[in-house]
Amino acid sequence: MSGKVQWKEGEYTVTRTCQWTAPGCHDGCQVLYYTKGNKLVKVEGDPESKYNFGRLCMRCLSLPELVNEPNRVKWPMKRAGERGENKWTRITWDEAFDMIEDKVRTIWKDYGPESIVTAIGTGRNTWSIVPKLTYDGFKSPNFSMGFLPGDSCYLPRAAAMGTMIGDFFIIDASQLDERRYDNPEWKLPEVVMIWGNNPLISNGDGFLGHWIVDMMKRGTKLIVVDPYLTWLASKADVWLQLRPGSDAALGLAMLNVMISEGLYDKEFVDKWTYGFDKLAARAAEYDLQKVENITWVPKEKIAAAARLFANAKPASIQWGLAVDTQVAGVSVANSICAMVAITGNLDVPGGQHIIRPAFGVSKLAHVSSDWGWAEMPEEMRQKRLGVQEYPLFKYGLAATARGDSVLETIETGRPYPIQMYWMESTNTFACCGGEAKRVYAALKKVPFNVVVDPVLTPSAVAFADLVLPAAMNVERDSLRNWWTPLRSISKVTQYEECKTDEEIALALGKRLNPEKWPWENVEAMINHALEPAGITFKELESKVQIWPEVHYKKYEKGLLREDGEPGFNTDTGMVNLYQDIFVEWGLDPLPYHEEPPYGPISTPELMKEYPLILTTGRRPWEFFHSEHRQSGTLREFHPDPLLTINPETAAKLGIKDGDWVWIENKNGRVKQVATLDPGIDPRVVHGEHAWWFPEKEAAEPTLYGVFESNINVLTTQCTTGPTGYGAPLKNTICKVYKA
Ligand SMILES: Nc1nc2c(c(=O)[nH]1)N[C@H]1C(S)=C(S)[C@@H](COP(=O)(O)OP(=O)(O)OC[C@H]3O[C@@H](n4cnc5c(=O)[nH]c(N)nc54)[C@H](O)[C@@H]3O)O[C@H]1N2
Ligand SMILES: Nc1nc2c(c(=O)[nH]1)N[C@H]1C(S)=C(S)[C@@H](COP(=O)(O)OP(=O)(O)OC[C@H]3O[C@@H](n4cnc5c(=O)[nH]c(N)nc54)[C@H](O)[C@@H]3O)O[C@H]1N2
Ligand SMILES: [Mo]
Repeated sequence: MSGKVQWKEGEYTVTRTCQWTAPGCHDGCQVLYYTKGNKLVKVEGDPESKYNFGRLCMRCLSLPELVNEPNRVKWPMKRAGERGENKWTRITWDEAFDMIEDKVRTIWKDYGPESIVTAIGTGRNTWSIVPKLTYDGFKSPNFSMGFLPGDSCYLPRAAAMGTMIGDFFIIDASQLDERRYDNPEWKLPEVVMIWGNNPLISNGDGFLGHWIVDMMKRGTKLIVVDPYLTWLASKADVWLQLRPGSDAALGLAMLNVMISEGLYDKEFVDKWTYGFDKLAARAAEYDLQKVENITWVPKEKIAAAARLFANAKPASIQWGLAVDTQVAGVSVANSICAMVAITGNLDVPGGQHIIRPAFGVSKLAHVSSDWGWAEMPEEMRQKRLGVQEYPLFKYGLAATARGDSVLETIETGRPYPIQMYWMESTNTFACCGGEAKRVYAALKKVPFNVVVDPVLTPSAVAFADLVLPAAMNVERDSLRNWWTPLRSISKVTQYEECKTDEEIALALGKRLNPEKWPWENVEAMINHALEPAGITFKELESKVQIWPEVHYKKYEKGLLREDGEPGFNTDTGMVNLYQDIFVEWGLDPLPYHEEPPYGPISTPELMKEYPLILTTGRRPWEFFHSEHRQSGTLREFHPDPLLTINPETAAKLGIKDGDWVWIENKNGRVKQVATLDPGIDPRVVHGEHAWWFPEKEAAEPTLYGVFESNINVLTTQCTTGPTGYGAPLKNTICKVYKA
């Protein structure tokens, strides 16, 4: 059905559109929804899409199960019993909105708008509309990424790119242009370095992992930096199996090789970078033997990887979450940015593309947290939690209130008490927050909590006073644009009384601050968001995806700076290899290695009791964070939480494949099923994150078993790097024994 957007196939209506969230995902693949009346019955990848080429992951293929799940929240519910009792009264939307409006106005009067905090999790459409609701609805500056320790998901990388390059970059896998691999201007990267990322499963940050395989088939070589032998690591020319959390040392050693052997692009460095000599002096401190000792990676391999990368033209880096989840996260990101820059791979075809959302459309469509922020009074902006102590939080490309600071504020009431906590797409202590029991105790203290979610989560049961039923993607009209092409999302069904995040925000905004919400309905709001593209929602829906023109080497053409001059969008106009502004803030202006707070070098004494390094949260095929646990098919593939352990270590501990084991450290213990795997270092184990059991009792104390296998019982909050970003989510310590 080439070119058509909707048609009949027997008893089915087929709609060509885009899947985003809920359930969650970082992408936005083009799909064909098969509906029968008001019911989604089948989903297929659209073979005509130049984005996903008809491919689809198992979560999308099993979408009808989750969408039609009978235990979804169907209508607004007010708490009836005590918090945690799971007793609810059905109310109308008007009653729910009345209750919220009444609370918000009372808090404004008695405490000030800053006492309201909103929280979302990752990459869902809420990243645009919830900030707007926070700033222009609740009038609070406190929009946050939940309790994610060190805001350790993409935000450390975004902050590093912000002050160093002034823009986001992504790997150019030909996805910028509709002609894809046939675009004559595009070049195949000779080498792709995959750093702390497993893109085939995670498809993170708007990047589809399969594009790597497409490029491998065309001849691209791989370097993989990962403590675990992923499928891609097994195909790599060089696999650097490092100790979790030692990435900054590795990055600096690679820079050392590139610089000392003269393997960098001298012309680019001279013309477009600031502080190269200082970076060179810092890198020289990271001698390969010293770094082998820190990282466990043989020095010959470090040198081989550095040479392979620096000699390739073009080359690019596909980085991931493990960059962020360390106290030195910003430094790791800085050293990776430096590698890309000095090898001359910035904004060249097949290199690291400097990117903004297609056609400049970020509202509703994109992971941007600034809708409404610029117009907020400066005095109120200064009250955002964390920004006084951690000034980099003002400069990040996706700035938020700092999650750890929010937690401390709830606990202490300083600098002001938190009166209301609004959770719209985060399952706080089941997944997003570290130190789960601490987050749980803190939220119990907040006087008024609201959860907006399609399902009744442990967070909703434990501390919600009000639960609002959120629509899923098939029930939503909206947009997608992370990063290109610009895509439409079309509603095909309605589930009970669910409303979309956009509808909820618009209704509340109109009540609380109508002048900032002038749109009659969501379609009018979407049309406003689409203004920069000069297209209406209806027009976009008829095309599904549109691609903008691509420009390379934008820094030479004056396409990055507001003043229209050549250069980068930074204070110096150059790539800041050395950061003056960090000196102003009392921070190290150059990348450096900082040890994880727990480990063989920081806490050798503690390692006697907890001798294994614990890394966590490697993405599984079946689940998106704490979602999908209720899906029959996906749970059949993956019924239990898994602890990956080397067979040698398991044998010493008397553990067999399939045994339930305890994972324990000084924060507590949880149970998972051992899976023996030689792909992990004998000194390291990996525990899955985000486990809860929808089939178990909801009410306390069980709370869907949320404390039984939740790896974040063992992680920590409020231990971050000096920038405030980056926390050791993937590099703590533990012991393991048979349960
Ligand atoms: N130990 C450890 N912990 C980790 C990680 C790790 O690697 N290790 N990873 C961390 C990372 S990177 C992140 S980003 C966080 C993620 O943490 P979160 O993003 O908070 O993820 P979830 O816990 O799945 O909570 C999301 C909730 O939103 C609901 N939802 C989904 N889509 C929508 C929607 O469109 N609208 C609304 N209103 N609700 C929706 C889902 O039903 C679910 O209940 O977890 C972090 N936690
Ligand atoms: N199916 C699925 N997809 C998802 C998600 C999901 O929950 N499920 N979550 C989404 C979210 S929010 C995010 S942030 C992305 C994250 O997706 P990715 O960036 O791919 O992150 P992870 O899968 O957590 O880890 C990637 C790799 O880092 C390795 N690793 C662990 N510790 C270290 C370390 O210290 N250094 C290095 N160099 N590597 C390390 C792990 O072994 C793993 O292979 O995925 C997104 N996509
Ligand atoms: Mo994330």
